[in-house]
Amino acid sequence: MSNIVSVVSQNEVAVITINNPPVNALSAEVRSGLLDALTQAQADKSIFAIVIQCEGRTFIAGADIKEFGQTPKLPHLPDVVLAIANSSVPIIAALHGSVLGGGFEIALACQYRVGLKGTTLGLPEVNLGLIPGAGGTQLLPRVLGLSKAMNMIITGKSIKLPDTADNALVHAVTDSDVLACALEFSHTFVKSSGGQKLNNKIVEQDDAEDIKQHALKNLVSKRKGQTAPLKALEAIMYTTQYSLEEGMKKSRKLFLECRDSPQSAAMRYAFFAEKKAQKPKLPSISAPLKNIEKVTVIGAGTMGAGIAMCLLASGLSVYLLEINAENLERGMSYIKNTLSSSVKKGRISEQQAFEQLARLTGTTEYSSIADSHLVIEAAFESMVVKQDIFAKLEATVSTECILASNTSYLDIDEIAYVVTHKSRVIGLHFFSPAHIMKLLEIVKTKHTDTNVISSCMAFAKTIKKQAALVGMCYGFVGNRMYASYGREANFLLLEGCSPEQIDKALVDFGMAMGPLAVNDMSGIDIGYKARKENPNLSVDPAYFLAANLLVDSGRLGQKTGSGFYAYDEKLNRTSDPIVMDIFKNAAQKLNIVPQSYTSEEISERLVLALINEGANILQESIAENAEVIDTIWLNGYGFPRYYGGPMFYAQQLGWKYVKEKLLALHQQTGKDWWKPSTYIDSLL
Ligand code: T1G
Repeated sequence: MSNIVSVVSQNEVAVITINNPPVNALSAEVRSGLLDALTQAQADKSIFAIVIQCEGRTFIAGADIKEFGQTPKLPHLPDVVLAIANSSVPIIAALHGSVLGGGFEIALACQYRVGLKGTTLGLPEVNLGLIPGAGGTQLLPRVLGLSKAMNMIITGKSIKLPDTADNALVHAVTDSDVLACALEFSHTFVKSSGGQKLNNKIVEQDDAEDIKQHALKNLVSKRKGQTAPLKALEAIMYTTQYSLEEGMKKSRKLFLECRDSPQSAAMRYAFFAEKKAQKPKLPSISAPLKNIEKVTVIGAGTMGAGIAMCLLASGLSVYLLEINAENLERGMSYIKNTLSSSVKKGRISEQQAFEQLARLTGTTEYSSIADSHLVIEAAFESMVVKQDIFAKLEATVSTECILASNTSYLDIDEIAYVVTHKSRVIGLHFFSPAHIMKLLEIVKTKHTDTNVISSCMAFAKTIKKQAALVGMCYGFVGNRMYASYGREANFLLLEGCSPEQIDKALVDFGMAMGPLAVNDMSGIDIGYKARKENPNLSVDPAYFLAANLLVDSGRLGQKTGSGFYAYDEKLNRTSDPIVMDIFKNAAQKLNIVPQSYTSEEISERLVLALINEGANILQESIAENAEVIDTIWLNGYGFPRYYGGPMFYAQQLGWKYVKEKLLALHQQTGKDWWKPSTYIDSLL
């Protein structure tokens, strides 16, 4: 018996223990070890029950996703699940931690479940472009009912174990020792009642069709473009037509289709890319990471207040510093209102909102933030303003305190110019709205100390942000690539495409919103100002000319009621013929020949711009690897997860194809930025 799975019989109960750190994933060794242990336990006539438990921080957290893409080794997980479901001896699962995917399927196949309070249960397979592959779609409806199972499986969302036994999902709950609880449950209940045969009957549900239609309309639709949710729905509906075994066979076929799909390959890549981005290659550090408990946010505008809320939600104490009482009050009330609406929506409790506010201190005095461990400057995007703040900070806080700027494109080395201890200066670039968007771009300057970087990477995990470490360049990684994406949208406008046509093309590609609608929402003047401050702005007269003309004519987007689109008071978007005339006249002056493009040509051109800029970023080592870039685009810009990110998408297109397309665009437009990045040659 491998030490990954062991079995010990004590007092007529066989305890099977799995110990496969870090998350007891169901590797081939665990699967075969589990089967052997079951056989051994079932052969022991002196026992009346079997308990399955796990060492470490969690019960089984799922199949071993590192195995995907390899030839699956025997035994397959469904065979293990069926062996448990058909066990002659009652089996009790002792649950703790995150019981996910195959782990939850194993638990559902057991006749009984006991759990530690706070355990989470889930079937997150859709997040990997999969469906539960070992019977979850057949087992869960028979335990939770069709509708709740539909919701859990299609959304992939976990639930908390009920605090008390519901005798369906869980038969006993403890807040101390889950093995002791399982043993006690075995002796007090199972011994006398014996096993309860697993319910493998067809699920009788009169309103099954309504439940299916509701799921299609409200659940599947939220995962636009993804195939796994649809297949999950199909598999779940098998429970109303077939027995458990028959349904498991049929659903396995759908699982294999998902597993072998490009969407699942991309989403599994995305899962590991985000993990890899959290662990950048850094020189080893001797000193312990900096302890960050007291954080000052400077600037109580939308970004500053959003950052403050994100920190408060993570249990930190926050100083919110503004230049005057009026600005401070506005920021404080924005936070209070947002917290109270979160309470109303049931996102947090009254008590939690109260505790968060209790940890928030507003001030206009630098002297009151002297004991900060970290300061995040989120003030006006002006170098003069930021340097003034950093000079004051240098004179106020300890030299150990990390000084971070939330700037989205200013040169952080230049901000640090006014600071003596430059090694503690770093960029922490949050994305708006900061208390919702997961991405945190961490920007190292030429002086940033490794300990400061590592401390900020750990800090990102504390505040539940997806960290991505990048180097210093204009726009860092996300916004630098976003500029190439917007550049091409602007050029297409001059070539005769309408804003609707461009936006629809990118929505059809899979983006949540089109680039021009996004631009109108955030304000066209933001990019306009940034371009004015860009040291190496393109001299091409057509470069963002469309956007510049709109700003020059006072059309800044939603906030002025018109931008690329016209807006009514409810902000409904409608096309605006004036806009097309502005672009047409400008194009004529530049002798730009009108073209007509298909939706695919439009989206391909903008995505190729992203890919080439990303390749240049890798060439310049501004990002360590493609995973960092893809993590940024998945978490900061809503790139379709089922494509894995721009760089993985390029890999799926084929780098040879990408290079040919770039060469053709370079040929067609004569623009330098279409020259294929030399980095691509290293991939061919
Ligand atoms: N397989 C392999 N490795 C995994 C893993 C998994 N399922 N889950 C996590 N890891 C690694 C992870 O890469 C990292 O490794 C370490 O564990 C700690 O993870 C048949 C087909 C469990 C909530 O989707 O959600 O079952 O970087 O940093 O923040 O129907 O990991 O240290 O080397 O995330 O405490 C379904 C995915 C699989 C769960 C823990 N299960 N994992 O979070 O730690 S498909 C999942 C998570 C399936 C069946 C189907 C989280 C976590 P390293 P971590 P964490």
